[in-house]
Amino acid sequence: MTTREVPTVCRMCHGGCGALVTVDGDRAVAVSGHPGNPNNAGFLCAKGRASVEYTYHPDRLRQPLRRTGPRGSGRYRPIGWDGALTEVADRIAAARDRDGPRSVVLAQGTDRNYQEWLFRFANALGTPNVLGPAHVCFYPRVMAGILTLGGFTFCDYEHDPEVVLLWGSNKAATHGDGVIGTRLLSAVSRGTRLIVVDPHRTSLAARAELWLPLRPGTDAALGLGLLHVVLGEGLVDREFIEGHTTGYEQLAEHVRAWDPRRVAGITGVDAELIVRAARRYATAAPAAIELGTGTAQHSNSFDTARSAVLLSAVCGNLDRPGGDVLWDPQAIIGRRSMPMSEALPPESAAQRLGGDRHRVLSMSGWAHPSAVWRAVLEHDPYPVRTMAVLGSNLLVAYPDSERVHRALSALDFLCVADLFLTPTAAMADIVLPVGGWLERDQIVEHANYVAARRAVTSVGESRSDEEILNDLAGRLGLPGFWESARAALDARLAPAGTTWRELADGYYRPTELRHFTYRERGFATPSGRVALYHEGLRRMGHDPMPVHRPPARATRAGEYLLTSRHSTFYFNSEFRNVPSLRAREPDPRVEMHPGTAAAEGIADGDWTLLEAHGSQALFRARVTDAVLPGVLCAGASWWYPELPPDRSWRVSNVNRLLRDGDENPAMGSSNQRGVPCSVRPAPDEVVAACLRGDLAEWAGELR
Ligand SMILES: Nc1nc2c(c(=O)[nH]1)N[C@H]1C(S)=C(S)[C@@H](COP(=O)(O)OP(=O)(O)OC[C@H]3O[C@@H](n4cnc5c(=O)[nH]c(N)nc54)[C@H](O)[C@@H]3O)O[C@H]1N2
Ligand SMILES: Nc1nc2c(c(=O)[nH]1)N[C@H]1C(S)=C(S)[C@@H](COP(=O)(O)OP(=O)(O)OC[C@H]3O[C@@H](n4cnc5c(=O)[nH]c(N)nc54)[C@H](O)[C@@H]3O)O[C@H]1N2
Ligand code: SF4
Ligand SMILES: [Mo]
Repeated sequence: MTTREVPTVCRMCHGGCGALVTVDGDRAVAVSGHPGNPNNAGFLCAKGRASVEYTYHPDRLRQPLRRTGPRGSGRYRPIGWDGALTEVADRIAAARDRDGPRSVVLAQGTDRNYQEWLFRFANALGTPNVLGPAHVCFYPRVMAGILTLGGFTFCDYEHDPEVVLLWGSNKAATHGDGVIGTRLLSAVSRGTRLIVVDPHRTSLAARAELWLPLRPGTDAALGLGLLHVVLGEGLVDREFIEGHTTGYEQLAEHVRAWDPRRVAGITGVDAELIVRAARRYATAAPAAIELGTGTAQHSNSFDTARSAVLLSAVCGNLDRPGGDVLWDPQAIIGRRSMPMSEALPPESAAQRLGGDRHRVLSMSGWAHPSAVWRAVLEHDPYPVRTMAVLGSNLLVAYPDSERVHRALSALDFLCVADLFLTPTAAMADIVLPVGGWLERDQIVEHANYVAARRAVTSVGESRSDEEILNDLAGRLGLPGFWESARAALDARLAPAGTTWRELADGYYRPTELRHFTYRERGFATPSGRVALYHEGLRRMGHDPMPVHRPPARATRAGEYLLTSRHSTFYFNSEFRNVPSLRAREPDPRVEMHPGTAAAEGIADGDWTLLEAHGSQALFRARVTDAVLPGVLCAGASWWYPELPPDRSWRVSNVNRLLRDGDENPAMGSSNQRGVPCSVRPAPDEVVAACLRGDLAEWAGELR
């Protein structure tokens, strides 16, 4: 057997681990960690190791499909690519001509390196409506950084931080944005100390110097408390504040009321521990902050993210070795210029759905899901009848899944591109089969490098999202696209003076990290300084300084605080159909404290019914003192690939229990943390009916 080894970059998650793929002919036979990649140095997690199993999964979609049964039935017949793309282009063109381009919504899920393609397509088409989970994912951080200091910071693991404040983030399992999980762990093994803010004693919390076990949803109060101590005790970098910030006095006045005792009452974290954490962070030289979705999926998301940026600024940790640094992007047509934002007229951008309420989210280019569902269901403020979804399982990703389902049912036309017939894909009129990460040539842009991901195989007739969008743009006559997706690779690299061939042969191009760039050119804000008090936010009708908004409703007797977290062995809603990964976590879990379990008569391993907002979902109890008493921590994004698609998403989907309506004003982040919820043992017959997908039997029980 003659095999070859191809260096590429894993994309089973965001991590960007370097991978070596063993290829036999046109078949990938093994994947291992690339020892020469600066992000992972040979590491490959369980998901990465399942890549071959995933790629050749028997349930992969292999041909475009046209729906033949009712929405959600999963009944389809294969059609050719030309027929499928003609139909999609015709339906988009008809909607554009009838109701204007804004009536077409394009959606994607978490970023998979074609986000900038999707925005380019939307802007060329003239629709301001691109939907994604950015507002509950990492955009509160991104926008807090951009507005406050003109950029988005990363922790500088090239130069070990003395302390990392790991805030609502489980990096060791989730590896966001460039495998910082492994980089964080190696920094820890070299002596970096951790301060962890999490209601869950994660593996990193267990290794932390200080663990702040807070009540879910109270992070904004903690942020104000940390600022109170740091400013009140003068543990600040005066030179930086004087030379490079505005609004320090207003901030000092604003946080004065947030003394640790008050904050302890809200967060449940000891006042003394808050003081110790603030001092430890502020006196470390240097310290960095990792913010995760623990802080983002909440009505105080943007405020918490702003507090974190302000802490970093007043302590002088911005753009400092081992602190929170700003990488200059390479000169490729990439994240910044690829979207062609200038092509969308300002009057169209002003009509972005949700933009009237959530100004900062709208500035970032994203429409708000709740506003999209309203436009579909009530034609308010204007009708949306057409949607194209590239890589999002909407029925499990967003709160109030039943409303999402009503909206998808009400569309005139829905196209979904995916690798599998997910419950969301089963709602589509046309389903397009896409290739996974081993099947596409892609430019991968991380903070620290630009790399080549290389197509080594293909399954069925699947195509990449880039090919689909480029083809549709051609059929619709949109400006700014290429003869082929392959030609786009060279065009995008040309400004950096390189070609696809050169990048692929060289594997990756490192980005140079510079520090203290603000000393030469200031910060990229209107004043050139870091805006501690933000006049622009005030003018937009948002709070100029971070605030804590109490939850819409407090818990009653017998209720607990519901939150959720991502699983180590899955990627959002993916991989429940991959046997080696499903074996690691066969059932959806809700983690609870032994005290909670005893009070409710639940034993470890029991099936339970969670109930919130009058809806129920089935989870298996994991009783552990790693979770705070009073907290229910459910697994996010669960569905059952083995059940019929119209039921698979209903049984154990935590988002069926959540509702829109309690959102962060600036970013629109829905409140998914600290939601009042009850739990009780699930009757055996309900469990049996649910797991059979027997709708008639369980509908009565599972509301
Ligand atoms: N309650 C609760 N809700 C949450 C979260 C939570 O923690 N708790 N997390 C939130 C977060 S942070 C996020 S990012 C969202 C995630 O929401 P989504 O990104 O929508 O995630 P998935 O539900 O996994 O859907 C992604 C789909 O894309 C498909 N896919 C994979 N690769 C490709 C590709 O290259 N092209 C195409 N076309 N399809 C592809 C997968 O098969 C899968 O069906 O969920 C959010 N919702
Ligand atoms: N294995 C794996 N990796 C992933 C993903 C996945 O699904 N699986 N998803 C990817 C995506 S889209 C994203 S956005 C990232 C997310 O990566 P992370 O930000 O690490 O997200 P989670 O692990 O969901 O949640 C982080 C932590 O928040 C804690 N938490 C829960 N509620 C609260 C709260 O109210 N406050 C605070 N401070 N903490 C709270 C949880 O206990 C958990 O330890 O991971 C990415 N990588
Ligand atoms: S952490 Fe992510 S990128 Fe790295 S091997 Fe695992 S799945 Fe692949
Ligand atoms: Mo995310």
